[in-house]
Amino acid sequence: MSSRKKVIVPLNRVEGDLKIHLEYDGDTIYDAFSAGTMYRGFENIMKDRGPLDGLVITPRICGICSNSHLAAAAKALDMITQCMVPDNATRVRNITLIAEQLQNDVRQHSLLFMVDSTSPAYVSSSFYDEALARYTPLKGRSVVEAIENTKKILEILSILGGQWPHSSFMVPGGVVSVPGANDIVQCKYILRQFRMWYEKQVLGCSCDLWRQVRSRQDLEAWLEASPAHYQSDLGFFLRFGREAGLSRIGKGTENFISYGFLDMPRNTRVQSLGSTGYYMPAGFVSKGSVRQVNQHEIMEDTSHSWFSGHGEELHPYDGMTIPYATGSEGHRYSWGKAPRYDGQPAETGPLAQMLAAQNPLFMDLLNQDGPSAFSRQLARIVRPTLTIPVMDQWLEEIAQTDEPFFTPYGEIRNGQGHGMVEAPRGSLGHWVIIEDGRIKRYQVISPTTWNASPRDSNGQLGPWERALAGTKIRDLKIPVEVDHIVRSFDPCLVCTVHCADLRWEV
Ligand code: NFE
Repeated sequence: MSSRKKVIVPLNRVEGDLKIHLEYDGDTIYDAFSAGTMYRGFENIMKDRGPLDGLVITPRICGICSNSHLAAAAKALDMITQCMVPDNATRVRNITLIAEQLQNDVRQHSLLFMVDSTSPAYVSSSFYDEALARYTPLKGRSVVEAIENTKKILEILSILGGQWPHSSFMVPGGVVSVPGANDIVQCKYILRQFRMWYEKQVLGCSCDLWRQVRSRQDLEAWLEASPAHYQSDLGFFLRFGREAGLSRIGKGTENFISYGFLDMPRNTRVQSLGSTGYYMPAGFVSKGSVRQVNQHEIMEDTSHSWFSGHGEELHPYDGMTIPYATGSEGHRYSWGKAPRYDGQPAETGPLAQMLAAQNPLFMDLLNQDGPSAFSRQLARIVRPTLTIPVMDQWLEEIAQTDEPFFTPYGEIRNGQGHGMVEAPRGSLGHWVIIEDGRIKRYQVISPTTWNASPRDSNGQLGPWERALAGTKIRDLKIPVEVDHIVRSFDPCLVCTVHCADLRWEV
């Protein structure tokens, strides 16, 4: 008798509702389908609007990465207007992108990912009482501190961008906010307070010391080297991850993409981690080797999505968003499209950034275990060690110069441009065509579109579908491994997400 079963795992309380459909053979997932269940249609909202409207409308795509959408929209217009962005404007854009990312990384870790360490699945584990003390929603020590401190770091966005979320202070050619000396002093103070907390509570050591951890062996030695390391949030994550077996689950596609994080100002004392004009380099990583990203290689496939079309792949400049929601065709199952790079699915996010930068720790973890829920989550929670110091340096450089923040641009009548940035969850692109002073086409590929991709016309699974397939589940009534794997990608879920319901179909 077959032991195959189908399970639907709706992940609720999310921004962009997500449903995971799993097919089990005994206790092992043999197939997975990722379905975005809500159509929003921002790309169609943009049509026929004025050329600058993307700066106001697209940040509303999301309440947690809105500044990244603003940056992508502004960069597409930088390209269309061919405006030179002054260094100070690049610094302000970068500082605000980092502030948004710090907020995201800490909240994702403490308010979303680690809450699963309090799952009933772990009630008999040695770490359970400690997990409850740290991560019980709204009460745990790490949860409460994460809420307090991430609220503070966002004040930098309010000072430099006027508001968060949904600000519109970036424009083609720069930014409209010109921070005064007092603003910079305030930002530096907020950052210093955040850094002190992050180093003490989250990391357990200084950012400088952490950057000396260059291999899995170093990582294990670091954990035991001091009670501060062991007791930090990171120390607990390492201990929990070991017992929960996080490095054995969630492998994924083994292709990674990063568009490059933070444009380098022409004059700066910040050292780039690569050679592609970004602080963290762009790269497509496959089988451990990195090659340059060429946006011409990006296509979207809609063969399994609820959009009309014959399933042919289209570059985003040619992309269409025509909803086709009959639901009657069995092979279509998601409102998400399937982005492909050179025909291949690719994971994006902090792990991809680390691998594009050939970071020694993450290269070693990749070589030893392959990608996993563990390395994906570790990359996110230690990413601030690379960005906090450069944020501080760019604030200092703004304070020391009186360069402009904006280059004026002329009327925008015709043109096409793309803005490619790294949002907290990874690679985000806006592709825009303007004709006769109106937006003719606007296509957005967000990081979660890459990671939550459904199958393509070649039957290739998306990254987290691939990461789920083959996973052995310890307790089928509480499939906490599914939560760990999907949440390690940091889906676009603004609120806490839990499996609400499990419906079994025989
Ligand atoms: Ni809605 Fe976002 C990020 C973008 S999601 S949070 O990061 O773009 O893919």
